[in-house]
Amino acid sequence: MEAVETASRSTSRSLRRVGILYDERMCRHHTPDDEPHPENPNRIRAIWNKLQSAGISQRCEVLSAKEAEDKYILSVHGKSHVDLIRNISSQQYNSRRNRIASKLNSIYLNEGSSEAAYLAAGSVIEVAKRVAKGELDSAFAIVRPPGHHAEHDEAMGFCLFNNVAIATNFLLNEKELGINKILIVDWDVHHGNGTQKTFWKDPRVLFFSVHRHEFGSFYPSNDDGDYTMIGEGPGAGYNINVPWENGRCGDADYLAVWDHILIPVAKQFNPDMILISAGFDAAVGDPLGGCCVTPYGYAMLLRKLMDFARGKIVLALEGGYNLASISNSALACMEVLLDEKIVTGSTEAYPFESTWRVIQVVRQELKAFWSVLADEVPTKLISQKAPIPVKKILISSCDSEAEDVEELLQEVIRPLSTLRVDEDCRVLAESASVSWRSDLSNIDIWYATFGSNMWKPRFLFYIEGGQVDGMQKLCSGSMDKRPPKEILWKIFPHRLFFGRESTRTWGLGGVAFLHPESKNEDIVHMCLYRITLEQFNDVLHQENISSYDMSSPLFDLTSLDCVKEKGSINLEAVKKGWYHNVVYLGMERDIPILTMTCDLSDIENFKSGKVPLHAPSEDYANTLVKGLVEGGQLSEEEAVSYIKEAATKPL
Ligand code: X5A
Ligand code: ZN
Repeated sequence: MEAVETASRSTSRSLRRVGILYDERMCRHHTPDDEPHPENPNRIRAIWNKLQSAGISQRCEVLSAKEAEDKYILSVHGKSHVDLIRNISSQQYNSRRNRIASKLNSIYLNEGSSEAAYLAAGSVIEVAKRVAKGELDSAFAIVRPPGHHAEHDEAMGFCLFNNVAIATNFLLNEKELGINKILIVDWDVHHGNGTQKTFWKDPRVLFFSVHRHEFGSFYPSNDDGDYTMIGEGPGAGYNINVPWENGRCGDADYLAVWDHILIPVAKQFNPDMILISAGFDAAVGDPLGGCCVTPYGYAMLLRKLMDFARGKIVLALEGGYNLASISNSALACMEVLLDEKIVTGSTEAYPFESTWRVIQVVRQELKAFWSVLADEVPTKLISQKAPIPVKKILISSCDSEAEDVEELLQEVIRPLSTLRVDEDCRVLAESASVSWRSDLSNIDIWYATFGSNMWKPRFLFYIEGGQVDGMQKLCSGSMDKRPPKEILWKIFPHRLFFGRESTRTWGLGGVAFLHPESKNEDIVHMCLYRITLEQFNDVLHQENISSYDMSSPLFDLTSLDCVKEKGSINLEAVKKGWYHNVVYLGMERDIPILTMTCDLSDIENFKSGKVPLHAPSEDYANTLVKGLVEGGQLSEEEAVSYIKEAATKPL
């Protein structure tokens, strides 16, 4: 039978039956006025077009989308959430839709959202069912909106329904499919918080997520994605998180995690089927992810999973926001599913030191549940961490001996974990980064501070790096760790105020902002640090908790000219940060004075209440008081009332 059927298939078809699902109706979910947004319809169009022009879809079984039935969605989501998503696109919601979306975290909604959400969930069910039945060997569902952030009662992070979780429950509940154990691999650059919660206590589902975490500061910005989150009750040990400590992770880092965590555990778990939350936002070139997995890397990751569950694998698209990157990555994955190209070999790069550290803590945390993780990772392997691109560096410090350069890098540059040898993306980024740094390291500026940075020990963490006592944050520091050359206090006619509800660093309570416009009756005390323009860039980066890769400066010499001319400049690359506006406050001994704060549109939002004004927490206020007192500016009493006034006077 089997042979006859294979022979009768057209010769251009693959010997492997691979399903591919695309449906234009999922493009009808977009921002209300079609404003630009990374999660837009062109994402799935781009992938589909690429697979067609590469002749891939022609070798697959093309399926069209089907809406999910409520009863399946209800296995993951609450009734009120399902009711909301079912009805949100109907006319009766026209006047409320935008308001509802704005109350959710990173969600937009329009007339096409309902249908797209039902189609995305239904499509993953559809392909999963066919793979489970053996009608297909494997499949890729090119769906949107994505799903892995969606929780029981909450749409978030561009996700409405949790497509992969819904399909997983479908498979487990349809007993005659014989699927009793499912491995979910979530390689989207963000943590799959919704999926994790769905199967938290469920030992039938092994949920594995590798994601940027950065100690809880990367989206979704909490501790759910920590390696300590291993599941509970009967599900203990069946939830595995691999949280990156930094961006820029690439093929070598992912492959190390596969080889030393995922693959051994998958062997021991022996799944009946594998579902991949296949976001491609860890791909090189992604504007949100800041990682550099290549199409070849994705192919390797997928190839290694094909040895399990008799190759029964379903990929469901999650994130991924660079159209070229996601198309090329998806194409590489399809070639693996079709099994027509052999992918072997290894990358030349080594994993980060932090990658080995994370691998070790994850293995430690889970070894009680998975005996294959019990052995120590050989030190010989661990010592293979990203070597330094000596040749590139020699260009900028030509008379040094190679060893000196190496030493210099270990001490000064390595802590930022940015230097790696690799193909295209990394080396290029780094050599560029080396040259802007040396250019800006000769230019001094005064960095004028008005918040917690007025307390010198706190500010020094932005230069030296490390963890401030009582602060929930690890600072990466600046590459150039020289202390400020001079410290000076000055008064400026600007308004100090406190806003926003809470911060990771300080917990509940507002933080300091400076009104970017001056006004004669206002007074602010500022502590000025004379640092280099290079250091100022590293401070800007840290103050805005940005994922910007620093291969070029945030604020360069042109920006400096521009800010002197215009008074302030908004930094596009960190526009989501709270201190993205650089304000020029004049000159002091021929050196420009710069500060960073919110911009005028933020001031409007503070005034209207859209963003709350908020008194500072005690800890935070105390830090400011300490700064003012130790800096010799005010007595403690004066400092306390200065802060109090700034915190209570209306804007
Ligand atoms: C599916 C996905 C990302 C949400 C980021 C929100 N979501 N800032 O990649
Ligand atoms: Zn993502």
